[in-house]
Amino acid sequence: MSELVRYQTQQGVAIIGVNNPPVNALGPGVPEGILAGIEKAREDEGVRAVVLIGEGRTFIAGADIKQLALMAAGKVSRGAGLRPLLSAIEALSKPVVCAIHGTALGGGLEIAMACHYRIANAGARVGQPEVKIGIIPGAEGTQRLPRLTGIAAAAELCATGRMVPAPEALKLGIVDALTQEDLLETSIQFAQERAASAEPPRKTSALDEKLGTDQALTDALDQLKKGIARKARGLKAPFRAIEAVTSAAQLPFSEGCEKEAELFDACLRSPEAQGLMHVFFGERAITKIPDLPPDLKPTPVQSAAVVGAGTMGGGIAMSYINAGIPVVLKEVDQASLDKGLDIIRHNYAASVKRGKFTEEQVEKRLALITPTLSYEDIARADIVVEAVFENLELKRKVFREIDAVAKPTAILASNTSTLDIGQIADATQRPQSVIGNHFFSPANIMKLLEIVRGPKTSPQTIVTCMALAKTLRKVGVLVGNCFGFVGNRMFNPYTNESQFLVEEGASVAQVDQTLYEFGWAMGPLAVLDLAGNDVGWRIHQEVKDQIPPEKRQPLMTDYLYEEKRWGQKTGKGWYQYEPKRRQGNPDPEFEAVIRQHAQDAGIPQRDIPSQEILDRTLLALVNEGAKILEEGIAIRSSDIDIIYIYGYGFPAHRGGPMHYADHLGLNRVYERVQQFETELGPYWKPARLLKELAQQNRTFQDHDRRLNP
Ligand code: 3H9
Repeated sequence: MSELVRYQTQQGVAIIGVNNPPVNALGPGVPEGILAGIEKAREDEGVRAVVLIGEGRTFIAGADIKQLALMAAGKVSRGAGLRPLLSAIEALSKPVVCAIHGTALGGGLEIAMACHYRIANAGARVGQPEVKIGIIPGAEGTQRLPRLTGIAAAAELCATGRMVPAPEALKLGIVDALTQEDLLETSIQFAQERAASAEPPRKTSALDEKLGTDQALTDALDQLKKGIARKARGLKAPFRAIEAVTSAAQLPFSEGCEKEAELFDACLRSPEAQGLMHVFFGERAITKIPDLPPDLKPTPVQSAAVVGAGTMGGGIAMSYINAGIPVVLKEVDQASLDKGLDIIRHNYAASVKRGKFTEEQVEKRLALITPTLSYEDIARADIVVEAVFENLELKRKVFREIDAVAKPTAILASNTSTLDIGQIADATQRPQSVIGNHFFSPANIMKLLEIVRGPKTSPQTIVTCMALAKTLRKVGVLVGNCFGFVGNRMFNPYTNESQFLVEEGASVAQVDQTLYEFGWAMGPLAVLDLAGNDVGWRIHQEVKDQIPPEKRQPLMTDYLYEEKRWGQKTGKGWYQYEPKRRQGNPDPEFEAVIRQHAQDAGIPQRDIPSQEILDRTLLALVNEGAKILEEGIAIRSSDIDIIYIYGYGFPAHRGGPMHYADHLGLNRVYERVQQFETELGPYWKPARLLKELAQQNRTFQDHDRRLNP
């Protein structure tokens, strides 16, 4: 036996222990090791039963996604997969009991279901999360799970990837028993009892009582599909998962498995799988900061203060109290403070209405807020987050005030979305403790947190904020200091290009619809209306002197501001809005004004194909992203992708803008950007890194590998 899978016997029971830390993924050698254990147990006359268990913190968390990603990219062949192992387990004449702790996911649950019986720790969780990486269960899970739970429950689990806690797994029939006692001992005892019984081991593949279909099932599946079409727009895997599961009721087990294999292969080859697997590893890569000492431990953050109780400050305070961290909320006057608290209460009331929280939970959370008008009250906070108006001088003033009262070990964070962290830090006596914590609106909901390191930010401050992001259940991405950091710096050329397209003849709705159909949560112009065109105008005022005069700028910025077309908040912007509605309607009058402005500026009008809309907007993102990478503002291209998915609604199944460019081929991207430079002007000059990678026939992902060869 290998080190990956250990074999021992105890009181006539063979114990096969999987030992592939950290999560016992089914990497090369693990399925082979389990199979060798099953064969050994079959041959060993002293063995009457088998227990399969995971060593360390969990049972098997699934197939090795690194291997799957290589298969998806066509770099390794799929081979026989797990099926020979599953057949061998089920065919064994001695009972095989699977002992589950931690998580049994994907291929892990599929192996567990091929075992004759399953016992779980009360805290364990099981699931088929494959759709989250763009595939479906590929080791007979879509055929065994419905035999345990019935079609409707199995379809829901395989199509959503939801993890099921052990008590629910027991109810659904996925596990046979729960234990609070020692899992291995209980499983050995259970295995011995099964071995002593006259009944042959139970084969999941032979169970068929739960496979009936009726009108209620049809209705449930219709409901499920509708929900997915809404929540998982553009995805194929969830529908294929439902198709595979429902085939269990129509086909014998072995044919159902063939059907599953066919659908699995189609998923594995899809761009959706490549995109989502990239996101899986991207989410985990963000925590790896190459230049920080690996043994540096974060400072515990047990209390916080938020300065500014506006929309952002209120949302940030909610993020802290949702994580159980008490917050002092500071404002300059009672009216602003009351208004901020009202908005927080209003937001929670909406969550109670939606059933997300109970009244008691909300009351407990609200009790964690201490409202104040006095700086003295923030003195004990471990972190102070500034969330005042976006103006450098104001922020520097506020930081001086915070610096005067905050305790020496406190972190001072700014929620600025664009400004220079270095200049903010230099207003204090402790620039090493100053950092950007750029939350995204609404801050209590959006997962992204851009953590911005200034020129003097200390490693200790960075490590603490990275750990804090996790505590706040945010996706914290460390970025460098420049105007707009990563997210907003890239968003600027993207939204500019959307506006240029409208100036050249596309309608507002055409631009937005094209990008919505690509998979974005909202079109760019609708986003501008949501964020507020007054905000965009103000930011433009701060920087306009630094923009070279020859650089093309959107035509409508001043008009939108002056005409109070500020977006949703004033009922009109790029769209017009009916009262209390967030969905805008096209505004023919405004479109006529745009045409007039374009004519005055001498911009020829033409029909614009959707492909041009996609290329110009998305490649504007990519080209700026490449500059950000070459300047070291983002550590890796996958960090940019994660920022765009979690902060801006870029479709996850496309893997993020940089992965999308890799998928198109950087050669093609480079040529198209060069073409835009010729046709539209020097602002489209290709980034040096894009040019280099394209000429070397490499990808952004190859570039990331320099950190982890
Ligand atoms: C599948 O099974 C297909 C089948 O149908 C069969 C087809 C033939 N593979 O998340 P963490 C790494 S598809 C490779 O930070 P946690 C992860 O990258 C699979 N690596 O820990 C990280 O590495 P690093 C279905 C994996 O405690 C480290 O382990 N299964 C895998 O927060 C720690 O991970 C899934 O989709 C993997 N399967 O959460 C489950 N899993 O330290 C995916 C983890 O270098 N995994 N790693 O950054 C998870 O959901 C979480 O990892 C889990 C633990 C909940 C298990």
